[in-house]
Amino acid sequence: MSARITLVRGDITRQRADALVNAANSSLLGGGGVDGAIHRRGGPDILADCRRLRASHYGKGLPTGQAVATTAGRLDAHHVIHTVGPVWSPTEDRSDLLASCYRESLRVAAGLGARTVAFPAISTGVYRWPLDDAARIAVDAVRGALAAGPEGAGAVARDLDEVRFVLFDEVAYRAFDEALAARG
Ligand code: AR6
Repeated sequence: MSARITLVRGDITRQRADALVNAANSSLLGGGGVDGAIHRRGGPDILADCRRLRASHYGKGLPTGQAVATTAGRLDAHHVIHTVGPVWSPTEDRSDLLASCYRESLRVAAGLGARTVAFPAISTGVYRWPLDDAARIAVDAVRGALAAGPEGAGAVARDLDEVRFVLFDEVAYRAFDEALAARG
């Protein structure tokens, strides 16, 4: 059975899920927006894990489009999955990097045995990606990952129960609602 895709309006740091996805930057050392909120509410254990990642596998930082997990600290989740969205560019098509954030986060989540995963609208804040376009890319990427065949992302489709988009305001909620409706 394929996972449900759900939408809620709210603050991702108030959500309960097996994995909460953070719209991080490649330093993994915190920032504003979702990133700031996750570290503030989740407490110092998340940053400690991030520093360990920087000292080991990710000496140069986490590349755009990739994802990596840490503890969720005091958040109501088992894991935070950090992913780095692309900065919006009017001259270069970076859509596949944005789609990759969703695909890779789901792959990491499935590898950890997560059944519920909550995403913010990656790249639509500080990174300035237009909401309607970001919503279409996000919905298509998640749909694609959930529908993928037996190899690769197939594990995602098997193991997940719910992929939740957590939208901070009404405008973002509407953009995702329309993107979902447009894809039946
Ligand atoms: N819960 C859910 N959504 C939120 C929350 C929240 N608590 N706070 C903001 N949003 P952003 P980006 C929405 O800027 O564009 C950071 O400094 C927000 O309205 O958090 O990927 C990082 O360190 C917007 O729609 O992420 C990076 O440097 C969406 O979440 C950079 O920002 C994403 O906004 C990443 O920029």
